[in-house]
Amino acid sequence: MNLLLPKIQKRIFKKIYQIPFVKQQNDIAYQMAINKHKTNLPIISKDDLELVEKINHEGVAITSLDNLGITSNPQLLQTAQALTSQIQLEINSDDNQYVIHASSQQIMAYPTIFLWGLEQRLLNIIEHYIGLPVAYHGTYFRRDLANQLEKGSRLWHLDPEDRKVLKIIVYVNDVSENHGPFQYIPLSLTSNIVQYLKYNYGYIPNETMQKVISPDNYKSCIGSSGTVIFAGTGSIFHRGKAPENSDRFTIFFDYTSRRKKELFYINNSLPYQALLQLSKNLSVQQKQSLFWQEYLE
Ligand SMILES: O=C(O)CCC(=O)C(=O)O
Repeated sequence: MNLLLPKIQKRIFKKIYQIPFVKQQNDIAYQMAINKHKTNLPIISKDDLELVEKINHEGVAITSLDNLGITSNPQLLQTAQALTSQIQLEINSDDNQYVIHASSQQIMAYPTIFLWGLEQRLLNIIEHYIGLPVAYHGTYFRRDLANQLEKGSRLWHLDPEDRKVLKIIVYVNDVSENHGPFQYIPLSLTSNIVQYLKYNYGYIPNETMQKVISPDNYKSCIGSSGTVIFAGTGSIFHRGKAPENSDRFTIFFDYTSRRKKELFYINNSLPYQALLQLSKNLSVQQKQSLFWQEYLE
């Protein structure tokens, strides 16, 4: 399947995949792929297995850079904090803007951030969650603006790119309830809402969500700088709550499987030439996750 499908075609494919016969065939193929890969899963520690179980059960697992103890962690936070002052509002920005992303050039100037997403320990955890070889789609350094706009990722949605999608979110500054936390609806409740709304694709305003489920069930991921959130964003309704007090700075790392079928992903966050430059010292496994389009299964 062409991975560069425009939005409208993706919607059509999504609909086709819902046709009972097609869905049944795809379910069988997916389950077979998962079963086949089980014996190839990397060995991970008991703590990491518990983290994977938490994501599978709840949809989200929260930890911290300190707890993860990956050697490049201190540089990640230092570099991210250095970058925050450079993510400025564009001169001609309009009133509809709610987020600013670091440019490719800015990400390239601080390779630690992009490369953190390829740490083998993280790839192993993600492979256990996804159950299949991992595709790394890159990193997004975000400045979410303190305003009341409710659009895009501030609306409730499931990420549609694959059967299982994983995002790692690192808070660069402290995030309280008024500071735009990542919010989600736990897995079991999300499944009920999907059925009730016959949800297939797209964004749901909070006003609608509140009529379906009490906001008491929303979970806010609150945490200090260095908080790390593993979120199965293809399986839980989630959104970024609008920050009220001051802008929120975060780093997002995006992953799916490398399955050819039912993968609706497009490009890496960086151009190919940049990836080549960044990949010089990577292991074979890391390169396979980075250049996933060449290793589709
Ligand atoms: O900004 C956030 O906390 C949520 C972002 C989001 O919904 C997404 O990346 O899919």
